[in-house]
Amino acid sequence: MTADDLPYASSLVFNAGVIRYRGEYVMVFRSDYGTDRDGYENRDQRFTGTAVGVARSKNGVDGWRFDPVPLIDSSELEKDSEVRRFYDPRIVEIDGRLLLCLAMDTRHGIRGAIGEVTEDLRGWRLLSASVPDNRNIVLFPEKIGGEYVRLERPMPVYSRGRDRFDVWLSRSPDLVYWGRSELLLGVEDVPWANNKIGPTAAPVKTEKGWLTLFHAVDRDETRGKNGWEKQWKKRYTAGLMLLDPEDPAKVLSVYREPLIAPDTPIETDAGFRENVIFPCGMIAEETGEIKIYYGASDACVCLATANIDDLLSLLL
Ligand code: BMA
Repeated sequence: MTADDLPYASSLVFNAGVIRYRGEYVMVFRSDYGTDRDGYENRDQRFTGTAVGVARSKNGVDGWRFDPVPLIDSSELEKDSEVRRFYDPRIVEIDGRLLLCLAMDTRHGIRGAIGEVTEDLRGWRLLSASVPDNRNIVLFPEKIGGEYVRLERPMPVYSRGRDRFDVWLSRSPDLVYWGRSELLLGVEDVPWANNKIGPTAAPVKTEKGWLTLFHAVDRDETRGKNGWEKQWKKRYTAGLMLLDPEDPAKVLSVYREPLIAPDTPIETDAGFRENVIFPCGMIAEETGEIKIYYGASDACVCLATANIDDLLSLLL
């Protein structure tokens, strides 16, 4: 899916959460708009807004139908509003409630937000937002031990060093009050990541545990211009781990290599920031197929598929 597919103005469509909902697949995606490559590179134009849009499909692969207007649009916020934009949506359905996790840029830092969406996906309300700086909040798709559980990625710049960030886990009785926070996975536990890691898509429940993706970033000072920006030194890959079925704060296994690394032209040679794989959605089909929806190069939405037993065999 690219910006050209949308019924409203968009420059880049990426980082999409997907669930099966009422007989179809519902996707929530990020859309940045307001400039193009030429404007960005040669005329110092920047994006004027970010929206979260909704699309639906019968099979989760093609035939996506777009809602006519975005669910959330930064242009609708007051000019001097504390919140500047919402982005990188993930979606789950828990006990019949549609819950959206969002990154929320504010004038006082980046916050991780959780909202509840109406059944028709045309409206939403904010339930809670973390203190800054925190993003990549991802809810487990069901309560565990009677509590809501989320993954998150605080950004401890002073104590860990700039961009040396880890994945944390917190619990809540009501989606509003979050606590009992624990470190889940440190960046040093991911052999190929020399920069930061973060949560990606809602974990999938299997008999062996929670199949869980994360994103991992390596930085290489020799990388120069990649994509629209003057310099882009990072590479984003998707990693895979297995968490204990009863206590997801226990990591059972981490696959030692990237599960998805940028290697096709759409991931390495095209897009806003090249070499970015950023999954926000994962679905387990009854056939054993796993669908992974990821943003490629901050420019389009891609779908990768795998067999669940193959993925588990990497971890057991
Ligand atoms: C992260 C987020 C993502 C983005 C990624 C790569 O920090 O901003 O939205 O996909 O960087 O640019």
